[in-house]
Amino acid sequence: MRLLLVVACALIDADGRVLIAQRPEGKELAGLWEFPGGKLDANERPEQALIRELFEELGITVKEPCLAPLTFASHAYEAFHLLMPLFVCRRWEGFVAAQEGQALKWVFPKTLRDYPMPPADAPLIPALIDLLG
Ligand code: 9L3
Ligand code: MG
Repeated sequence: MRLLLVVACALIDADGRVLIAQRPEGKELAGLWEFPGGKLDANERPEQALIRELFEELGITVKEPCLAPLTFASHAYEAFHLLMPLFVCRRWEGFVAAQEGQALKWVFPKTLRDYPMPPADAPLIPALIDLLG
């Protein structure tokens, strides 16, 4: 099965809430809430891809040392096996603002279960609860 590498980020604010974004209509998994991120372009390292995606999707600038790896998601869909490192980030420049019309929410990790997530993202919740309470 084809392996698809995607990177995602839990942005963490000063109160210990994390950012989730709703996948827009017309995209696969539309309506589900995910940790922002996306696919690696050719020749990108995961951190570079994530810095690019966070700028494209949220308009923020992240410096590479501010990205810390937390865990991996792994989920086999029909068409591909998705492997997705999750980074956490507490420092960035600029203001988080949806650049692609997507809804955004800051939520405490314990309430993440109230938001329907893609099958790759939901298993990441316990690691965030362990980290942030
Ligand atoms: N995906 C799942 N959870 C996430 C992200 C960022 C992406 N947190 C899945 C959805 C798609 C694939 O990865 O099946 C590629 O994502 P995109 O490029 O459509 O955002
Ligand atoms: Mg994306």
